[in-house]
Amino acid sequence: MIQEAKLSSQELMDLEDKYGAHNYHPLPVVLARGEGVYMWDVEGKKYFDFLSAYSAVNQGHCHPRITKALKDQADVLTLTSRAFYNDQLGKYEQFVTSYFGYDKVLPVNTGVEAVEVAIKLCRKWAYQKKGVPESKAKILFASGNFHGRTIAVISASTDPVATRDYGPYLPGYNIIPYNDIDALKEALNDPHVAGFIVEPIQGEAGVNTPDDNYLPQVKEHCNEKNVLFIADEVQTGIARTGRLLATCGNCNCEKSCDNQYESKADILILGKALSGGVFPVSAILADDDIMLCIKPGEHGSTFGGNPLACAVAIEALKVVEDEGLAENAMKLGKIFRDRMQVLVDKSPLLTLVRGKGLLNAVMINDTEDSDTAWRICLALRDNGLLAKPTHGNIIRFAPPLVMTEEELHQCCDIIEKTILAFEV
Ligand code: IF1
Repeated sequence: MIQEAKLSSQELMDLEDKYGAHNYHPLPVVLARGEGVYMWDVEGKKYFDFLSAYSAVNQGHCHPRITKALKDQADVLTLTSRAFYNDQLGKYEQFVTSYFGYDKVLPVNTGVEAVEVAIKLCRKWAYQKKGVPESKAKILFASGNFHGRTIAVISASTDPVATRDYGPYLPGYNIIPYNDIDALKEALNDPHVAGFIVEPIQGEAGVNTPDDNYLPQVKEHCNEKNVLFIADEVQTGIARTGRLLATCGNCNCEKSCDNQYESKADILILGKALSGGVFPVSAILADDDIMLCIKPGEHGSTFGGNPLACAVAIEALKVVEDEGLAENAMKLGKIFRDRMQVLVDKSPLLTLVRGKGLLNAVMINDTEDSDTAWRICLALRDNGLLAKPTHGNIIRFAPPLVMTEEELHQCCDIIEKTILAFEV
């Protein structure tokens, strides 16, 4: 048998550079294997993963229960399209709606697709239920938002890198400052406003964490004005912030939410960890009054609700509950921020640490357009920990939620050592 020559990291990076579109600038490390909180590169060097594929791998890499669900279902039935029923979809729909406490779910593939559906559903509701005149519906978004990359979604973006030279953009949006209730109240005076789509914590904006009473107040004021409160929990959801959902408020996540929401959204958007990072599975959840505004033929996709996705998502959510990942994220998050705070106090390089659960970031004492965060991430990589800058002066830290306390301390040691040795 002829053995295929094993390519080095450099050769593999060269291939991506030569044959792939240049829409990314990855940290130079080529990963070949993942297990739990660890990843290994092509040369066999082991790393702690502190990105978790942007919170898709909350359950840890290649979780044996989730990959088993994938393999078992893959041998039986993978795709029927929604032209026919399949024997997994109804069971998944029952499971996921009771897990999160909504009447109905609309299954899709990627996160941005789920956001698109939320926009469409919100508009349908505005015309059919709220009585907004035709084509007049407005949706509010927060400045600094990140909801994905389609034209409809970047039309709400305030980031020039995401929008430049992609116009014309979609009309019908108003942008208000994040974490600003007065601005929201003002915007809600427009009777054509149908919904407010907001991230409970803004990930791309640098783990921008709002005041504790922001989301409950958003919900209250939206309800008062008959405006839908739409939570994009693609990144914050599924135990990442120490609760099953960031909109859960102070609910006790020992089992699942049981509807003890402090700020339950009218429309909930989920993605990423819904499949444990195995492949794209996303969802929109809402109660009948809203969800049934979309009728047969008015939205769909080839792969949405496929049997493979259903089997994987059920197992991925069961793992979150069985392994107490929300509780672990809550506990480890506190330890992490405490240790980082000690480092912030010690090192002139860091200015603050912020976040919730295991979605955290540290700010670096440099300008947004500097490359300091990038160079620190290279040094962290050399020391065996993979993290990614958001902007030039913020580093996001989001390990898989299956991490142990001992492993977390090891990671904090690596970060501490790297920061204290870093030469500006
Ligand atoms: C990339 C950031 C994270 C999201 C929220 C919807 C989506 C995302 C709140 C779309 C996706 C990703 C995509 C990824 C980078 C990333 C990201 F840095 F850009 F902000 F996670 F923090 N809503 N977030 O965060 O989901 O269609 O990608 O499944 O490379 O663009 P998707």
